[in-house]
Amino acid sequence: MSDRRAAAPNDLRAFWMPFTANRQFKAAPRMLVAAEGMHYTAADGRRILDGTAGLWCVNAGHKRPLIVKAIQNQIEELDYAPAFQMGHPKAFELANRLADLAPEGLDHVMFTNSGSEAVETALKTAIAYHRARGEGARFRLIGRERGYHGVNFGGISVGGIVSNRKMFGTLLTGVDHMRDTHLPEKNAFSWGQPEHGAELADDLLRIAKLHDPSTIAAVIVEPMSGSTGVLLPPIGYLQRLRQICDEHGILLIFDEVITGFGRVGEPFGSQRFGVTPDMIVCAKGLTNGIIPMGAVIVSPKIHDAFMTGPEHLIEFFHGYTYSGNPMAAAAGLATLETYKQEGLLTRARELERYWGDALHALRGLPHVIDIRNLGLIGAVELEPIPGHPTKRAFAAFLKAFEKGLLIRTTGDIIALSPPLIIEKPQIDELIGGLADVLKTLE
Ligand code: PXG
Ligand code: PLP
Repeated sequence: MSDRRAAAPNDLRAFWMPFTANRQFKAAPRMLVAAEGMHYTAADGRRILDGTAGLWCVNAGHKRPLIVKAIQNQIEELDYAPAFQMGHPKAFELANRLADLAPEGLDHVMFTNSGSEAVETALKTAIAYHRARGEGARFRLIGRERGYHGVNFGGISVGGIVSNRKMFGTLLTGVDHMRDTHLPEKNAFSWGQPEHGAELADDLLRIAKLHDPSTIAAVIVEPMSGSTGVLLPPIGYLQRLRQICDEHGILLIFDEVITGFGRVGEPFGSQRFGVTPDMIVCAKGLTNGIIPMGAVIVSPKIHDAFMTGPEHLIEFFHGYTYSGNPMAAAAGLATLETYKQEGLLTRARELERYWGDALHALRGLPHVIDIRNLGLIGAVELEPIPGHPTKRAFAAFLKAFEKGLLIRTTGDIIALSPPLIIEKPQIDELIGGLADVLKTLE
């Protein structure tokens, strides 16, 4: 203890970093000290091109003036307001703005502080909704293999990333998983949504038959799986899921933490893919990643099912100290205004052809076994080094950082998701730089 108190301010030991190879990092730290627009500044003064919008969240780019000002003004005006039994105007305003952006038919908003909390909120809402309307036997939650729904217990239960689950015991009961939509043997190097695999949605029918559909509360999927390494929905797949859910009274939840806020060229993936779920989970780009915030946007049928009983009673026993807090609400409003003024929520669609062409030009480079693209998202899948999974992609990540490029890797997949303000020469720089890195990989 005394040792720690005496430690220098830049001692790296105390902070146990999230989802990080802590010992590797602390032996050779990669510190970011400033950011503006498309770039970070590293501790050694180098400019780093942000190929990942932070962690898929800084969609409008860094240090945007409207957002900076809104946060400065908010702290001067109202720092915190109790979230329960009290309100402040900006939370209501942001909820309205979000409902306006959301697909037709989703118009009530609950706020949280992260995507993980928004997932828990949506899952609890689904089960409680059925109970509120007298179908309490609908309690099962269905997720999908390779799905990512944050790191809390509900989210890892419906999630399907093995390393995020295996250390944590029995998880939630009453959960099952559909198979994932990855069909590399048929769909490798597809441009955009792959052609094959709509029938994979019928896996939900198999599960529904096993448990009886009347026991299933909700299905949760990412319309496009991000975290597991960018798996796109085959053409027709999401439509089929929607159809099966409707036939069996099952709620459909889209986890749009990554696909929300312009990433796929529409405000939400729902609009891009033409399928409306019963609830949308979002976070990240909601505040441009600046103040933590998540949200669940629900249909009136769900909201209204709770609005019964005496009016002085709380209708839903759920919420967080910081739900809709003033700082996050101010950041959210200024973020949505920035997106609107600059047309950022549809910009990924305008750049999609250029971005996709640049990415697919990496085909044929050493170890590249698949390339996937949609909107301003890209994935380059590498053949793993036999016996050493993740090592090759991690080497690419380190080399890219040395070259002044920030990329993400998950397993042996490189994922790219630049801020939506990226310009074509920066696309060339990012993907050209990545090509150089790939050529040097063992
Ligand atoms: N759902 C989805 C679909 C996500 O992508 C979460 C929930 C959880 O959000 P929070 O705010 O609790 O982290 C996410 C988050 C990556 C990466 O590089 C992805 C996420 C977070 C960090 C890194 O793939 N997704
Ligand atoms: N733990 C304790 C002891 C608390 O009092 C609270 C909130 O009052 C929480 C956890 C939950 O915190 P939050 O509302 O920030 O999620």
